[in-house]
Amino acid sequence: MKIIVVLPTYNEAENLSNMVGALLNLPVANLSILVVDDNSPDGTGRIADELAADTPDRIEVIHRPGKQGLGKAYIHGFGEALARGADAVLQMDCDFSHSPSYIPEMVKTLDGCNCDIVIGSRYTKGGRLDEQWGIGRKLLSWWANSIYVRLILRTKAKDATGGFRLWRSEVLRGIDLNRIRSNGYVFQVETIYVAEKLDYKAVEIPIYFEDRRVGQSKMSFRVQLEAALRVWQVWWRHRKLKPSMRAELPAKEPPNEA
Ligand SMILES: Nc1nc2c(ncn2[C@@H]2O[C@H](COP(=O)(O)OP(=O)(O)O)[C@@H](O)[C@H]2O)c(=O)[nH]1
Ligand SMILES: [Mg+2]
Repeated sequence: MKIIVVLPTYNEAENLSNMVGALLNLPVANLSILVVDDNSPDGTGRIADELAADTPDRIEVIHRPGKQGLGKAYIHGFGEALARGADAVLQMDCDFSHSPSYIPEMVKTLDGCNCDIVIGSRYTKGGRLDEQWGIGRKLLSWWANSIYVRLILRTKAKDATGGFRLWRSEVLRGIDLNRIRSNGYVFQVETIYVAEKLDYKAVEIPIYFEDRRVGQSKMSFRVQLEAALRVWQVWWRHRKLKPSMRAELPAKEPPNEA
């Protein structure tokens, strides 16, 4: 199974080389990395180029002209990963909140399950939020995920807002990335909602979610409020989707005739 990790970065100069090192050392065959950098002012893009020059067969970099948001970066990266023939695409943050140590289990799960998506989940049984977080912050996060989003969208996934997911490529083709309109943090909600409406099956494995150790989060109160309101927009946009509306998969290329 050819796996491509799509790693969006904005000002991750302090994290990127550690993350790339951790990913390359995983006991997972056939895994490569696609960094999608939005011209980070801290020079992350340059570091990514140096890493790619060291290991050109396993790292590639997409440079985008400026900060255009996580959703756009993912859509771009997912499209390129599919074009490179990935069988599965992994999405994760570059700040170690999503520990690479869970990836072998996620891959094994996707390999052996009758499912289409594996979610590294904070809210499934055994999943945990950062121990340093106060009870208020934990409650807010739990409420947003387990109550607010799930009541509006009726998603089966318990962690619908997280960004640690392994997708079978067929799913990304079937949901049709052109259908996904959200750019900010609601991107995560929209993709899993559309996937579930089209009857793709997600399995969740528990993770411990640790706050980023270095660098700055791009999350703020305003961003959270906007995300909360946009959940309604996601519902309105896709409420009528049905499994029969999966995008047609392109026919397999005929073998080259000599
Ligand atoms: N390419 C790109 N990456 C982004 C953008 N915004 C956030 N990221 C990256 O997306 C991941 C998640 O962002 P982060 O700030 O950690 O969000 P948080 O985990 O919700 O605090 C990190 O790897 C960021 O560097 C963006 O506009 N463009
Ligand atoms: Mg983060």
